Amino acid sequence: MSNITFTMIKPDAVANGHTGKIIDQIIQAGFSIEAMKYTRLSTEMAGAFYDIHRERPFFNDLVEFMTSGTIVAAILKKENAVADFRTLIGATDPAKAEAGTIRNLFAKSIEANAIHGSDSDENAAREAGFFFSAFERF
Ligand code: 3AN
Repeated sequence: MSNITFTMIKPDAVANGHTGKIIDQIIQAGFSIEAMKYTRLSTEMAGAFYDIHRERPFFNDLVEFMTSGTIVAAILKKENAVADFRTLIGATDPAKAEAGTIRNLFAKSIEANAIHGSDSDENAAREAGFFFSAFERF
């Protein structure tokens, strides 16, 4: 089992001023930050990141949304990071996310759902490498 996961605070949450509260909630839950950056995805980068969803009906809207504003990308470290972080952020659809989860508190819709969390150790490693070089990880 790996001990890292990858997250993005999405454009909706950054634009709505929730970045600080979300980072605080992540740290309070026991994650430490291995890398973090404030950045914006190009259409090409967003398409590559979400390549797995390329055939889904929501792909173009997802890319458009994810490129609509700045994001905060981070690698987080904790034992059982992937599963524990998915619990912390809640279900993809905020209407179904448990009370107190990040999506329950800050997300508006299934698309503008505040935050991303890797769904497997393999994807966590791929996504972390997509955003950060070895020199940016501490
Ligand atoms: P999660 O982010 O919870 O792992 P995925 O990997 O199924 O969810 O979907 C990736 C992203 O695609 C979601 N975070 C959400 O922004 C978007 N998405 C997923 N399902 C839908 C949908 N039915 N309609 C619109 N956007 C969706």
